[in-house]
Amino acid sequence: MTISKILIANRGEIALRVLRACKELGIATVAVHSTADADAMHVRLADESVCIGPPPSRDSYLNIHQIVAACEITGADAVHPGYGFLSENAKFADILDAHGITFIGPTAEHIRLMGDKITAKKTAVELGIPVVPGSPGEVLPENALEIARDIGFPVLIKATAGGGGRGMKVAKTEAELEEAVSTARSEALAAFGNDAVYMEKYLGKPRHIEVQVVGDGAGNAIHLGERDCSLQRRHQKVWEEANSPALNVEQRMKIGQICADAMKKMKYRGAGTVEFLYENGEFYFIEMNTRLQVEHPITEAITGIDLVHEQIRVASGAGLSVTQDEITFSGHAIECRINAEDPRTFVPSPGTITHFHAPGGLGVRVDSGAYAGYKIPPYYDSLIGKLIVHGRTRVECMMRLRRVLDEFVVDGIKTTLPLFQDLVANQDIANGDYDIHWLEDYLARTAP
Ligand code: MV4
Repeated sequence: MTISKILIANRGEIALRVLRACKELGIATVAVHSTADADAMHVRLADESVCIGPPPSRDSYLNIHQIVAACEITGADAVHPGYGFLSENAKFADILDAHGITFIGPTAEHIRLMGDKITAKKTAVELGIPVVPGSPGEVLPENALEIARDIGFPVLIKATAGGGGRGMKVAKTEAELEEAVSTARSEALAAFGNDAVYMEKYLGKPRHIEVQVVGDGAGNAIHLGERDCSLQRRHQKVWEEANSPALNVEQRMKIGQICADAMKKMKYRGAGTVEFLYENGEFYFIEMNTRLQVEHPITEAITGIDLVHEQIRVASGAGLSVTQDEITFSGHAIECRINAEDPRTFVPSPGTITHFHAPGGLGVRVDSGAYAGYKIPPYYDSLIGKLIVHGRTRVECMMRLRRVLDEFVVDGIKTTLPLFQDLVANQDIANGDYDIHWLEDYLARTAP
């Protein structure tokens, strides 16, 4: 089916990002917004807009009825969910389907498959993706010790409905196991309404490396290399880079091919990310995300491929615009997430931006809906923009980032920009020598 009008079921920088792709493809756009976002750039730039409710997300951006009604009113024939909100909600995909509206994303079945982390891991094993050694399925209190002895300590207990780090518990020894399992189960129940947990070998100093894939739903799929997202705090990514400083080209093409082949076998449709922990030269699958991710622009920078264009193409049945052989990886890209937060405590800092000047020049991309006079509402996440810098080498990219950070002006609120000034000057970062714990250790070590 052809897509002629897309409703963008999101806000902020990602709504703008999707809108740009739609315009380039000659597709009409509908913005939806809460009453708190009436002055947002995505509303101003869209062809049409619909107010879908009051500020709280559950009453607006998460309100499926309101979004379907907005499609009916405007005649939108497809929905792009962005990231977060309804992007990995299988019920939403089903409801759109029932209304004859195209969900720009994977099938509801694939969203469900990957949403349950035990099923996701089993699927990964069947598809030939290397996984973290662990329990074959759910772990119950009565069989936890046997499974843990089998895996070997330390072990990690994870919620099967989880992801993003919530409800994880480490047991370093047998003595800590019973408590870890019972706390993980009650936290999982409280957070997800499901107390099922599973167990994995705990990896102590891994990097977080994720592979970008896109499938056409008919058995063709490509990979676009990896991103290194190890620099994070409390499971919020802060700085991402492509390629990973830890991999060479053979490792990249090998893990990429494994992921692309897996996506072909499952006839995956849309953009997705296969997440790994990487330690001592080995990859260990942990989860798959069935959406476009915040950090996708660094992949776009090094491949020249517009991932939202590809998402729209495959959703409409037009297929991928490139084959694997046509994809080349050029240079190095880094993304800094600019949050309206204190750069040290990460306490949110909503308010009015008084001055805003985005940097420019070769190899610079700023994805942001912010402008001078824009008032950041307190209801949503604090990402106000992303700075993406590309260079022919990692060194050139870092030098460019240093230059660009000095140019970026955001006045009136606190932002994470000063943190990036520190990171770009740090020797470990310059060496690409960091793991998933580096940033939190650094913040603790350099706390005032
Ligand atoms: C792990 C791990 C160590 N060993 N699994 C955290 C979020 C969730 N997506 C998976 N996570 C982890 N799983 C095993 N077997 C350490 C983490 C982890 C982490 C992973 C990626 C990025 C940052 C992290 C920070 C703390 C823990």
